[in-house]
This record gives sequence, C-alpha cells and structure tokens, in this order.
Amino acid sequence: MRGKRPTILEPMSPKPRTRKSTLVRTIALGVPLLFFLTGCSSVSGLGFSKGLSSVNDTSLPLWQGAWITALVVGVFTAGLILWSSFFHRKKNEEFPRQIQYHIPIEVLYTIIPFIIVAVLFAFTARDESRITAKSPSKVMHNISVNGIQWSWQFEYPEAGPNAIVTGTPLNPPVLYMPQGERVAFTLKSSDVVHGFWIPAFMIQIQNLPGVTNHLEFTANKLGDYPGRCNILCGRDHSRMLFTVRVVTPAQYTDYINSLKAAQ
Ligand SMILES: [Cu+2]
Repeated sequence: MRGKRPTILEPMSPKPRTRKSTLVRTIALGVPLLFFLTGCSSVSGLGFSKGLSSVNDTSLPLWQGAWITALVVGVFTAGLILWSSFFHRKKNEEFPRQIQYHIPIEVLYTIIPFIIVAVLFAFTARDESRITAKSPSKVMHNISVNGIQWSWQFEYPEAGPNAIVTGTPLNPPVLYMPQGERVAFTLKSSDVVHGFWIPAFMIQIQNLPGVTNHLEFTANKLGDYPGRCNILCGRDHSRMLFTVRVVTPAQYTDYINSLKAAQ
C-alpha cells in the first residue's frame, strides 16, 4: 500500500504587506480597542442602580469591573481566533506543521488565567469584608429576619419582644426600613437554608439553621423593592417573597409605634 506521508511545511518567507492587508489588520485590531475605550468612558450599571443602598456603593464597581475584565478577555480571545482564522489560513492542501509541548505558551496560558482569578478574588475579598464590617458607632435600628418554610418573619426589637411580622406564601410580608439610617440585621432560619435576597440592593445573605448571620446596611432612596429567597428550600420556595418598603424616619417611627400598640 502506498500511503502519502504528511509533508512538514518549511517556514514561509513573509509576504510583502499590501495596502488591503494593512487596512484589514487595522480594522481587526482597532475596532475592539475603540469598543473597549468608549465603554470605559461611561460604564452602565449593567442591571443595577447606583446608590440605592450602602451595599450598592461597594458592589457596583466590583460588578462593573468583573464585566469589563470579561469583555477584555472575550475581545482578546475572539481577536486571537479571528486573527489565526483570517491571517494564517493556508490556501494549499498540505498538512500544516504540527507543534507539541510549546512550554512558553503553555506556561503563559496557565499563568494569565491564574492572575485574572487572583485579582478578581482579591477585589471580591476586599469588598466583602467592607460590606460585612460592623459599624464602629452604635446603629440606630435592629431588625431580625427569620426564614421559615415558606415565608419570612421580621422582628423589630425596638417595638418590643413580641413585635414579629409573619408572612405566608399568600400574604408576603413587608419589611420596613428608614431612609438613610443604618440598620443592623440578624439573620437566622427556623428549618432549612434560605437566602435573604434584595436584588436592587445587591444584597444576598443566607439564613442558616443553627447559625446567626449579621449584616448592616442603609437604604438610601424611598420606595418599594422586591425581595425573595434565592436558595431552593422546598416546595413553595418560589413563593417566598417579600417587599422592602423604604420610608422616611418619621414614618418608620410611626410604624414602630403601630407595632407597639398592636401588642
Ligand atoms: Cu427559602
């Protein structure tokens, strides 16, 4: 049997650059660069708003930075794919020269992702410790959030030991917060793991049975914001809803007084 052995290509001498190839190269490299630079001048909230809560102020730049990193990596990778597809396409049928164990490239594509992950981790750890830090001064308000299958209990100790608002899947509860005043939350669970999640405030913290979690934050703008459980916790998990109602400090005092009067 006569088999045709693959031919190993010798390195080709570089072709002189034409005007057309220079133009194509300029477009291929310039468009992603332009896209990147214009994106930097005004980065959108990418689904989140600035300043709604004290957590947004810390989390939003992290969220935007992670997306910019992903964009740069994505554009660079797509550029490499397009570059090799367009500028290294051989027109003849011969089998190309095969390269194995190119140590410098293998080291490079191991180290670069490691550096990216390490930088993202460092910023995440820094911001997480800022978000979970306790206020040096005494906070003005305390609210306890208890996860139950399948709703929420909000306790307002300022209004007395029995000031507990319990929701149901049919009647989701309302969590009142005073605008601009820091609230210390205590988070716990009566049964399984739940996730206390206020998407607009970029807040998610777990309610764990047998463990008490703490989080302090300030709500900055008046209004109603949807909240939900984001840990699959059983049959009616999807109905474990609540509303965060940010009111003026005076309205919050009225609400606390109404809870006191109801006992
Ligand atoms: Cu749940």
